[in-house]
Amino acid sequence: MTMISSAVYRAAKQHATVAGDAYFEKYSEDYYICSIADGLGSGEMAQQSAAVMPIIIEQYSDETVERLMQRCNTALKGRRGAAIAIAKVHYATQQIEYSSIGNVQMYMVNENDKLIYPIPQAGFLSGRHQVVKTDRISYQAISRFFMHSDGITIRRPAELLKNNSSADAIIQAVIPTVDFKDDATMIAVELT
Ligand SMILES: [Mn+2]
Repeated sequence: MTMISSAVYRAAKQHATVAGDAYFEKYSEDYYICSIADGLGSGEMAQQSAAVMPIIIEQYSDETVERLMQRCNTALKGRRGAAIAIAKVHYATQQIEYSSIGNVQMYMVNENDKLIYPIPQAGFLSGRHQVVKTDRISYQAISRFFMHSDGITIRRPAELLKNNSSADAIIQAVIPTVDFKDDATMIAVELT
């Protein structure tokens, strides 16, 4: 039985009235799902693109990550577009289904302290034909992962995840490095 604990932080860039990032997380009986979207451009245009993601995932969270990415892509037609990453933790199989298109990064350490960092697909979602790649990452009883938009820079992801023993501690360790030059969103997740 997997226990999940998560922590989220978001900040709008300096002087911005609306944030161009959006995040989503949902705890279900069989899975946990979380996502970050970074809308292209700035202000309301960016916000309107990013805001598509939470609406889609809330409604269709039972579907595969690939399908959710395709749904977001379709819903972004006619908008500026967004970078989106989705992680879905399946308790029964102890696997994380993960996909990222654009500049949202993810890091994970497993019980052997091995760092895993799926490389995002280049580009962004804006309604054009898109091949969606999905990674399946196995996790063990004690694993941590971390996702962030490009308003955050992590210099030593392995140390960050190894040295901080809770989701909240990971977030607290990163907050002092946020420079507010861009919208900044991060989600830390601990699986025990
Ligand atoms: Mn950004």
